[in-house]
Amino acid sequence: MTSFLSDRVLVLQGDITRVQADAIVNAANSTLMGGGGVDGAIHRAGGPAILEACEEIRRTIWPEGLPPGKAVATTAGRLPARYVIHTVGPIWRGGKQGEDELLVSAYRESLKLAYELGCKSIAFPAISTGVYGFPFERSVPLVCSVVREWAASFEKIILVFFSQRDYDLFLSLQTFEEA
Ligand code: AR6
Repeated sequence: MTSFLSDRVLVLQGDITRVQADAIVNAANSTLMGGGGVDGAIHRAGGPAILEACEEIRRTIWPEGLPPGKAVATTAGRLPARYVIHTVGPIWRGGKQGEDELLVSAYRESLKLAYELGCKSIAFPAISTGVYGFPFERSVPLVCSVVREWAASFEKIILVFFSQRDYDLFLSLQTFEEA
């Protein structure tokens, strides 16, 4: 574990479903009906209450699905959190289709929603860098800049990397501290 910005930002390697935070962010897809990767892990660990809440959101707020770059909150079910914030990152299409802006928006909308819900801590996985194919190295400065924007509004913003490789890469490329 490594910390930045006066300990307001924690970077760690591990499973986000084991992290205690007021809000856990899910890298979902537009259907909100679950999937693989971190989405599958969150639904499995949190239990069926999360899917029930997602179905309700589809019926009421987003009948055609949650667009990329937006975020919604549900119960966290059995997870050690108050909320799961579901956001949809961009699918990588070569980098000129607004992918950077959508990735930043997914983080920013999640932070904004958590803040509005009174959360003091929030944990993120590496949105879009798995199945959706966003190059991990390119995501790092984007994530650092949006996290820096919001750092003063939270006690802890936790960035959770599932693989040791991503954790090491993030630390070597982060822009919280200038080299
Ligand atoms: N804790 C933390 N990070 C994890 C965990 C975990 N338990 N499991 C995987 N990761 P991905 P995406 C990392 O593919 O690229 C789903 O099917 C993983 O190693 O989960 O946004 C959705 O339903 C990677 O670094 O999300 C969508 O269809 C990161 O989480 C689609 O995948 C994100 O990988 C979304 O794709």
